[in-house]
Amino acid sequence: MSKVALITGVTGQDGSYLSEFLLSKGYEVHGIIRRSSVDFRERIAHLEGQPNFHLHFGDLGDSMSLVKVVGKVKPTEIYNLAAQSHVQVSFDSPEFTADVDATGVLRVLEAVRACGLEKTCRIYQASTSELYGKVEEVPQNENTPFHPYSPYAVAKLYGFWIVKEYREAYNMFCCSGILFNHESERRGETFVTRKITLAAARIAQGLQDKLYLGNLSSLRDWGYAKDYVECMWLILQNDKPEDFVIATGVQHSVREFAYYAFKHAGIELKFEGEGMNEKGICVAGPEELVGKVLVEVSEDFYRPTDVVNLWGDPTKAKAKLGWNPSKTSFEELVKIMVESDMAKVAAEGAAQKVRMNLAEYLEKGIVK
Ligand code: NAP
Ligand code: F7E
Repeated sequence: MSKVALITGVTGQDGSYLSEFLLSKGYEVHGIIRRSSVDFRERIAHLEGQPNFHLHFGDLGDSMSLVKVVGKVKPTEIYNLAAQSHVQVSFDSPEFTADVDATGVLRVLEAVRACGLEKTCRIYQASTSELYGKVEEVPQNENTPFHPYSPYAVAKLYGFWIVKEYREAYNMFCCSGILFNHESERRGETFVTRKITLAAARIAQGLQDKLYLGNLSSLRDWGYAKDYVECMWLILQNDKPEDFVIATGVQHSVREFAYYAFKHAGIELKFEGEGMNEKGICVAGPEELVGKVLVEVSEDFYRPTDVVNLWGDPTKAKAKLGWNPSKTSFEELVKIMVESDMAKVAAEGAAQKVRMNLAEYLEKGIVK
């Protein structure tokens, strides 16, 4: 029987990598997109038009749209990746976050039941290490108690429990991957890693003066998104529906991430001072930058409650799914992201130069 996957959140970082992964495995892939004022789907533009890749309009806030798409596609696997995924934004839009990240999960499960697919369709829920929040144990595994510490995490906790409930109440094959932070060159630009790699590239190329960050001491277990989507698939290929922690088992601070990112961009930083007064100073690199403060701390990027000590234990995923958490190291991940942003910024800089030259030529009447 041919495998048919339906991905919510297909335009996101993970949705794009998962689509590529499933297409390479011979799946027919369907994605749910929402109408937006700018119809530019950068991360999946290269997949549009492929014969096995199809897009449908829908929204996690609209159960009728979900029932319609699920009924039409009749997926054998659903990957529910759609979410308001930014923790800081969840403090500004808590109700929207709850509607999409909590009730939205329920709507997906109910759509499967409404279409009578509960015995044939397996469901993956994108759960998160944010459930551990104000951590009660390090490192965190599948038995660590949850202590959500943001509106995002509280909403995702509902998602986790409703999936478990439907598994037990209706015998559905639905499970959660408790994924720790995973990043890539496709990561949204306001998450801390991408914000840092873009800034390092811009500063190295003279297009930005300084980078402002929040809590530099926050600790994360960062992996590569491309490696993590394989695990989502493995979780649904398991004999029985179970929840899994997906992490590298290695922890670093935001400060360390910044140090290595700037290093790959040719700038050596030294951090001095503490708390709000901490600064990253250039001690080696391009002459014009040496001695300058390139990283500063700003209150604007502090959260009302912050999660500061995430560190995952992937033992279960290694043993039961045969997943390798060490495929891409922290240093390799930083390098991949910085190299990609160095090229992106250079291309943008070149395009800007062409525009500036053209404006000058038009002004001087050189081109008409
Ligand atoms: P992302 O890049 O922010 O993508 C989120 C996706 O959700 C986008 O495709 C977005 O569509 C879609 N979306 C948002 N609201 C929607 C709605 N109301 N209806 C339908 N689609 C909606 O996130 P990601 O990093 O790929 O993460 C994927 C999932 O894993 C999320 O659920 C996230 O919470 C969870 N997670 C992520 C991490 C991580 O480190 N990346 C770790 C643990 C868990 P638009 O393009 O239209 O905005
Ligand atoms: O923050 C600190 C910030 O926004 C990481 C989502 O994918 O992973 C992600 O959530 C840490 C936090 O990711 C800045 O306070 C310092 O402690 O990159 P982030 P996140 O909050 O961990 C989890 C697993 C998910 O499930 C989410 O969907 O970095 N930090 N300075 C900063 N963070 C940001 N964004 N910007 C700063 O300037």
